[in-house]
Amino acid sequence: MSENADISAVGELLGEANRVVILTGAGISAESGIPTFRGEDGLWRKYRAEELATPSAFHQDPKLVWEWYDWRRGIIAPVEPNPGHKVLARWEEIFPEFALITQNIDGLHQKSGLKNILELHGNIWKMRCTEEGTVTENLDSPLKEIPPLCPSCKALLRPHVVWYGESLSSTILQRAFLLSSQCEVMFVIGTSAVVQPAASLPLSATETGAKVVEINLNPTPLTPYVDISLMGKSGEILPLIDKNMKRKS
Ligand code: BV8
Repeated sequence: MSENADISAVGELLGEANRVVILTGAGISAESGIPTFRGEDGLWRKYRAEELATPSAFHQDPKLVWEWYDWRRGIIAPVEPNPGHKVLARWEEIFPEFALITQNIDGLHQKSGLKNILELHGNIWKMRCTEEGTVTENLDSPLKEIPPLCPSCKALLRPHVVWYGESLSSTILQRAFLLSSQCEVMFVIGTSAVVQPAASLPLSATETGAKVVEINLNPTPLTPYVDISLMGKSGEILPLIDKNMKRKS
């Protein structure tokens, strides 16, 4: 199908849908100016991030890992949600049952006003005490001290994110799979679909009869399994779909 035909087919789909689930990855924040993980300007490529976003890297050199997160927080702090984020926040008001599941830790979906968010991999603006397990929000950019210490017990604080080799919160993951298996339409936006278990969520949607729409600049390992694949920038495609949506309300 041509791109326009696909856009209107998605508009039709959304016309009748009540249960809509969205899965996002770093690509949805790219047009806000946040580097993705595996693209040309990829965050991972320049900073060996896959070695930095691990418990062993933090154990070995907490200062280096915190310098990397402080650098990323500095990039994220001033950026604003882009038109793609804003369309999704609007859809939360339109669809009777709407949920957004994100792999991103940048907090831009919250900044766009979206409320019902499942953060699979945590949030870069939250920190966790490595002794007490308490989680606090810290918006300092740059950080006042590196590495930051717990104000009450002086133990090391760590980013409240899920590193490679760490398990996701089972509550959040179970809810994500339940939402994916019960939705009528699932959008998979701006993810290379290589990181597990997030990349399996769209498959649980197709297995239970949902229509899956992928929005990405390039094909991914998921593309052969989706119903509609829209190639392009999510910040441009989502407003087009929104404009073409045939919805009574
Ligand atoms: C787990 C938080 C159980 C931190 C992240 C061997 C040993 C140990 C584990 C494994 C192993 N083999 C596999 C695993 C599992 C591993 C995994 O999946 N590895 C992959 C790489 C093979 N997963 C885990 O470890 C997970 N835990 O499985 O626990 C367990 C425990 C022990 C042992 C085994 C299993 C934990 C995974 C979470 C890791 N944490 N982030 C931080 O950010 O600092 S993952 C990181 O990647 C981000 O969260 C990111 O969201 C995620 C996925 O990346 P994407 O979002 O997809 O971003 P990417 O750059 O890749 O792609 C961007 C896409 O957007 C591209 O397709 C591009 O084309 C597109 N795009 C760009 N611009 C636009 C666009 N699209 C539209 N519009 C645009 N404008």
